[in-house]
Amino acid sequence: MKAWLVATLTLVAPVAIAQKQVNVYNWSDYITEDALRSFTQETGIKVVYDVYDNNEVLSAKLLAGRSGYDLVFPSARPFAARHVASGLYLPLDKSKLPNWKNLYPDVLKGLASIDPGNAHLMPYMWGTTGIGYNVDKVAQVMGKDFKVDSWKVLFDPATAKKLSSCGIALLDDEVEGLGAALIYLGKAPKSGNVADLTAVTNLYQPIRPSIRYFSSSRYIDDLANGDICIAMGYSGDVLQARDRAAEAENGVNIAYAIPKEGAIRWVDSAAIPKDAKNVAEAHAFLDYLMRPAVIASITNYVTYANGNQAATASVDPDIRNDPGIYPPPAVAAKLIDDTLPSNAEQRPRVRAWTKIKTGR
Ligand code: N2P
Repeated sequence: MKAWLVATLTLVAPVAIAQKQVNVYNWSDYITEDALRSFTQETGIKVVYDVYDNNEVLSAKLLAGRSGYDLVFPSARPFAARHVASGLYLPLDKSKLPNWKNLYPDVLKGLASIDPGNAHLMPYMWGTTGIGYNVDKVAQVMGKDFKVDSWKVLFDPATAKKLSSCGIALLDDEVEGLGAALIYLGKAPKSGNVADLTAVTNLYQPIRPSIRYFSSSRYIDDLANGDICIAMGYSGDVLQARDRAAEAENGVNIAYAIPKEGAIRWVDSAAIPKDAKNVAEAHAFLDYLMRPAVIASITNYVTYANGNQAATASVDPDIRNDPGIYPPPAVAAKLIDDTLPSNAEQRPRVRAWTKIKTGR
């Protein structure tokens, strides 16, 4: 190495080490670049931001330990609930979180059932899991009077076979994949009953060849580009696909439907792993995320409702009035809050989901 380069490195290195940082691990397509940039500009804390699209991937890293993350975003049930019960998170220091007062008391009450005293989990966004579709392609394949209003659109083998010509994608998500099928069959979405799960496996078996892939993130761009025409998807992700298509002015029309049989409503939370190295910085970032203007601008972009009551006035009226984001009472009545299967229920669920995904 040249002498001048060694000298430069020696001079530069201490400065780089001194910069404060926070290592964040969040779902993909779940924040704005702007929010990250403004946080660093204001605090001098660098955000090292990494993404996942699957709770199991996050869980595996947390259970293995030394994930290197200071802040993670597990779905409340069953994941964050199990993590809290296993002692994987640090208690939040509320004295460092003055914006905690902005959160919805009802959302906090819901989380308190899995996190007593709301000691570890901050509510981030909430949404539903339903069906995203390309309005024109589905009309082309199924006829213009065909309605996407039921899980039958995915689970009826004849319909799935027809729609496979323009592309069907499903979430790589056991809670949602089994949950949707169980709701369609009139069962509890958290069921671990072997007979129920056999019925679910039998429901998937004839449609399996019609499914192009299982992924919990790829469908956003594929819907937006017209590469698939229907997907089981998270509400905000489908609406992001709608917005991306509109922005690209590519003539693709995307809509989101909450099936009439009902759907799962979930909440995602934020928590600090117990071996986090940058705990003060994690609190600073959490508090920043609870500022009404910050979280409202994220909601306006990611099209998910947040858990912050004080932010509601700053949410765009278009978003506030979008029934796919804030379901009206008649639809909300059909939503089933995510629940927590016991360990005994979990084992047959994992077996059934693996069988469905591998198609064997
Ligand atoms: C963000 C998906 C978050 C929803 N892309 C999963 N609960």
